Amino acid sequence: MTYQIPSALIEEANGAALPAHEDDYGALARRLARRGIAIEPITAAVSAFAVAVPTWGVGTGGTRFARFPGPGEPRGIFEKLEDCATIHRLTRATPTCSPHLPWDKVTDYSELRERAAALGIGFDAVNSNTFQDQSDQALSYKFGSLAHTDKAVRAQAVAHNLECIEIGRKLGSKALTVWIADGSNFPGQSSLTRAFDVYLEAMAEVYAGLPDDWRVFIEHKIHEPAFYSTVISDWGTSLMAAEALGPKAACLVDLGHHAPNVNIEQIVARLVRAGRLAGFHFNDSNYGDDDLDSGSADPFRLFRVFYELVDAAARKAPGFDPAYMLDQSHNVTDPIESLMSSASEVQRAYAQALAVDRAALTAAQEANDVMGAHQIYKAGYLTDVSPILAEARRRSGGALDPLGVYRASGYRARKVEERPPVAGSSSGIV
Ligand code: AFD
Ligand code: MN
Ligand code: MN
Repeated sequence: MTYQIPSALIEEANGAALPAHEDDYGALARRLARRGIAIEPITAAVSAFAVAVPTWGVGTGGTRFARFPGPGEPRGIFEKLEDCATIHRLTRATPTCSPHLPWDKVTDYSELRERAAALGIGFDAVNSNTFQDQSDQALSYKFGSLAHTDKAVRAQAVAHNLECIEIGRKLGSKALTVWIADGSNFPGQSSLTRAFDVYLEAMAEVYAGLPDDWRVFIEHKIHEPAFYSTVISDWGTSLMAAEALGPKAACLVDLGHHAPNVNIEQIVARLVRAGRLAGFHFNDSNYGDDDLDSGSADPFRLFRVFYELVDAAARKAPGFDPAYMLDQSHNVTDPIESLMSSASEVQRAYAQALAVDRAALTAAQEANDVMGAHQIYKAGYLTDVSPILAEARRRSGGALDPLGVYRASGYRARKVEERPPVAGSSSGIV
């Protein structure tokens, strides 16, 4: 039996922190009430909010220069599940993990599903990988995969995605996320038109393999590893693809995949309007696809995105059912600490967005009261909702202070003993 953080430790820490927490929660309730906002519906909404953890996120990531493996890293999918379960145990915000294939392949998927269930973890969207060559693979993806010039390479990439669906079915997933690295590095290297045409043709075959209750998420990215053009470069291309494929296709927004200074929340609003918002890969960035921890660089941007989501939910926008996942690379932190804090930052943005007086904002917008509207909007962001996040965790059996309990438990030191390093671990991609 491997080490798990005992419930008694959580209860003990919560007990010690309770008086101060109740004081803070009560004070926030009164502050919000003065603005005409009830705290309880926000706490309930935060409690119901879940974000998936990517299985690759619990390993230490790296840059293209180096990877500095952390001590006690998970050495395979079963240990990754343990870490995912630890994050959920303390935060109660991450009940599912999102597997990446072929990295997370096993011989017995019912065993994998049962082990996950025993740890209280389910499976979210399955991610395919046609951006690397595997040792047992016939054809190379060096010059592309689903948009390769050679039909045989495209067929191999289609077959991989169909296999991902099959595996996902066994795990209880309901979606396939497809991100391709296809693109070009030199002007003139490839036909911008033909590359997209053949991609659509290949994706139609993947789409045809989706079970009725499944969706396919198309993830766009402006650059990297291709630095001149990418085939699925932006939300416009993604939307064109989703519309060409059919109603089960939708557009996934990874916060790090846009040009600098792009207004991501407006993209979100447009995709909601089109009924094609698949969901998110949350992370933060200063420059490009930095994959920094959510809310660490620009928490206001995260808030702005969540305002659009809260607005869409309140309007009951047709087809609005986004999937949430963290997609980060933890290079210099303990991944468990980063993922716990990131899950909480995402919830924070959600709670702040719920703390906006939408009726007052709409009235100010309609009256062209520019400063009034801005202040009402900003008031949500400026609310310290930490007591709501803590209360939501406490009510569902989590820790008032996840980081404090995690550190006090000595979890990582125990894993160092349980998990001696092995060669060739697949943890933590760049
Ligand atoms: C790469 C991509 C993208 C994707 C991830 C997993 O940039 O974010 O979600 O790989 O496939 O980091
Ligand atoms: Mn992503
Ligand atoms: Mn990315």
